[in-house]
Amino acid sequence: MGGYIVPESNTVLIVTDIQNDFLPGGALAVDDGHAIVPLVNRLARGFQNVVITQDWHPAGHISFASSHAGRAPFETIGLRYGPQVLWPDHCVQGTQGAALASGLDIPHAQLILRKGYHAHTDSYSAFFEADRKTPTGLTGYLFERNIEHVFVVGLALDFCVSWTAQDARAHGFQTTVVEDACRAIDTQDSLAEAIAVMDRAGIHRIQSVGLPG
Ligand code: VGL
Ligand code: ZN
Repeated sequence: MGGYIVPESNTVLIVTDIQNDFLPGGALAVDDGHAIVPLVNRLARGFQNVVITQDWHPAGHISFASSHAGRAPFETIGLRYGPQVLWPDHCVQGTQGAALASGLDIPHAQLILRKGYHAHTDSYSAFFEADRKTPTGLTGYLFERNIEHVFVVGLALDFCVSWTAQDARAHGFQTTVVEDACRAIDTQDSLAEAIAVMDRAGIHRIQSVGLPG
């Protein structure tokens, strides 16, 4: 396997929000989102440590356009913690849309981390809510497990993947996004912006060909 990155015990794969509502036919479908599932399953087999995240909103969540009179999905409004893109209702706790994609096959995943459960705060990142202050607990979990390198895959590259990667990097983890194991929403130039921000932060962007599996 010369030339490959071999994930060791100090490395985690974070599988971001591969849920029915983000796949074609879902409430907030990401173009081609289903296409990454077999690749993510395959890559995950190469990692001892896997964390799966699940977007998990209460009905009436503040990120839903339907919670703001006169607003439509994909508009941006100002909230107390900064700008918020408004979304169609999605990933409502306990619904089929919020369930992990049925094709996701990672039985050895160690943690399923839910986020976005506070009615008044969104949470793209797996580490911090959108106020950038309220922790989910993942930093402590990874520190206690002596994790040093974080790989991120999933949906959507320009929101939850990018914010998760940024927070991982900000906490000192070596951070790598596997781009072909992600898909983007790409609204209001969000993809180009996310890539620029990740590059400035020193987040590595690779293709899966560099990984075993
Ligand atoms: C996401 C928008 C709203 C994501 C979650 O998983 O990238 N995007 N909620
Ligand atoms: Zn969400």
